[in-house]
Amino acid sequence: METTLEMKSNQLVMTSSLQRQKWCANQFLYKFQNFWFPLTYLEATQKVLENFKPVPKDVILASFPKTGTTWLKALLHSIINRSPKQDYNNNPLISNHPHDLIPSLETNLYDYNTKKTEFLSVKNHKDVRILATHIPHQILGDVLNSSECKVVYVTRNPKDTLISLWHFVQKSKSFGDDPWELEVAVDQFCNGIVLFGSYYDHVLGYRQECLKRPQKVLFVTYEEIKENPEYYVRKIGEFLGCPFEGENGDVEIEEIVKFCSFENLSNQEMNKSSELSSMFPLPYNSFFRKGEVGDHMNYLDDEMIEKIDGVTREKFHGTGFVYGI
Ligand code: PAP
Repeated sequence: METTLEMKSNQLVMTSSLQRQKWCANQFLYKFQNFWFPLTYLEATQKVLENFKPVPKDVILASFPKTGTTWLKALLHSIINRSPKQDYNNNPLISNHPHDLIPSLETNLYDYNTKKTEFLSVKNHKDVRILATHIPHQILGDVLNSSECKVVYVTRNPKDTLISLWHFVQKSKSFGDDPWELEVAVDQFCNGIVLFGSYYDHVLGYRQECLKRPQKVLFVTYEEIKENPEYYVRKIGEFLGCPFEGENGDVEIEEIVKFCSFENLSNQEMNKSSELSSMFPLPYNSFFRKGEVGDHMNYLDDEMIEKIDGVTREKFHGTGFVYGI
């Protein structure tokens, strides 16, 4: 069924019914341009599409949920705002959760409880704005391409992404109390019916854009950053036009890697707190769990792994992207 959404007196009006699917607990997702959204994020996405105007200096961190957003927020903030005599004891990432420091377009800036509109005031914003989004490129592409802004996309192997999401949903009361059985979660993930899913189409959308416009989109994976964080911090700095130079550059890279490591960030009081984030109705500590590669092996049985790998082969390997198994 053809679905259209339109804004009327600031209210989103659905002019025909959207395809709807139940996913975790008692939550519903709605299909919009082939991707599945919780209604609130769909409404916010529509507002983003209608109102967000990126400027050339903007840096947009794009990701599918649970693929490394929090880590990349910290890394981008540290790379972009570094200074020659950086005092890490006074780093804003000590007193602020990365999600509070770097807002997300659809979950903070354009939702109905927007608290951070000052972030969007380009006129008063001399510094680089770092903004995050989970909106797929297939939907946000025209907006992103309307300016010379840079996009950093992070992804993570599908099985760890699913397990991270599964834990996150269990922990968050905002998804409801009903358990999200892992078997069901695997099926839904494979069928693309998870928030901002399909994961596969999400990843492929940004990857394709990176292949087309490598100066504009940098595509990185959680696993490769884990393996060689120094290399990727340097690479991100170069991509964003703030390269690390000389011996001092090497020292800065080392400091950033250490400061943004899971061990360090997950031990900051703010990030350990079970208080609800000011940006989401979720505890601050729910964004830091284990931070490892391969944790899915502790949860998925052979059949589940084969099921996910089958989709990965078809969706990724079948299109020449050999990743995720
Ligand atoms: P979000 O999309 O909801 O913001 P996101 O930050 O992408 O979530 O993903 C959270 C995952 O990143 C968690 O993975 P896990 O469940 O497998 O543990 C979290 O632990 C991990 N994570 C958070 N910060 C870091 C970090 N500094 N280094 C490595 N992994 C991290």
